[in-house]
Amino acid sequence: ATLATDLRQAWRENQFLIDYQPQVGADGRMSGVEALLRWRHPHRDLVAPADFISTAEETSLIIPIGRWVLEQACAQLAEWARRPDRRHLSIAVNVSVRQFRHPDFVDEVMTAIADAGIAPHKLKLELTESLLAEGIEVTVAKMGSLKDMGVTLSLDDFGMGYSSLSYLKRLPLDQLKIDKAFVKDILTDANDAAIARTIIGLAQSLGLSVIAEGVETREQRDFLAQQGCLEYQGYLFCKPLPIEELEQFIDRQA
Ligand code: G
Ligand code: G
Ligand code: MN
Ligand code: NA
Repeated sequence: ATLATDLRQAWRENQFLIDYQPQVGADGRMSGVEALLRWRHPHRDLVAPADFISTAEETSLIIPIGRWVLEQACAQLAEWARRPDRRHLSIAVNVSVRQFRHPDFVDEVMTAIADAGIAPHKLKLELTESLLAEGIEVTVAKMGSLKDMGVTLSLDDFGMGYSSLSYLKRLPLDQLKIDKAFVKDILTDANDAAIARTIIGLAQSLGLSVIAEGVETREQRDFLAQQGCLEYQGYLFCKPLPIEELEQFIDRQA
């Protein structure tokens, strides 16, 4: 069977899961999590999103799958909202270009938030720079609608794409996310260090928060902190976990 056929079956048979990876502030406290889609194929190891997201986009399956991830995230936020030790947590959801471009996307986000009855700012949407490749006016307008709703907007994989800086200042963003490609060798590669420093400076001058992903060592974290990046995600703190294990992680932190 082709990957597309397998994916359709996987969707019908509920083979998708969500792992959650903590995002941590300068004080080491969790501020939220990123929802990361997983495909539990019955006869294969866990299939990585990198190996199926593009097919999900091509087949449009990303539309129902993406909606499901949004609904799951909002339901989880509603559950956490009832618990004093968890109600500060946010959930970041990755949004693919195809999904964002769908005419119903803004309505779906609004419905998911309303149905779950959550505070909109607890939902963080991770958008990518590829949205800027075409249709900038529509992109700015849609982001504006999401922003007006109160949703938090983060630009994922920042630095990997072709963001024009003149577009960047027009986007109603809350956060830039430094791609793990720049964090990996930040201590040894002067260019990566310079890029990370530039992104942090850019975020500061645009009044945005900044988070680094792929933080694996204390030294990377300390370097980023020195440069003014005060939020982190990576194996140093916690790998992506199934919800039950994440709940245990949160309990151990408390
Ligand atoms: O966990 P990692 O291998 O887990 O994820 C790889 C990439 O897959 C992430 O950088 C992210 O861009 C993408 N991804 C993960 N979950 C989702 C999802 O729910 N929707 C979309 N569109 N992309 C996702
Ligand atoms: O959406 P996005 O690319 O930002 O998702 C983050 C990806 O990074 C996921 O695939 C996740 O599994 C992965 N990841 C999370 N923490 C680390 C880390 O510390 N090191 C590396 N190499 N990858 C990480
Ligand atoms: Mn992401
Ligand atoms: Na990323």
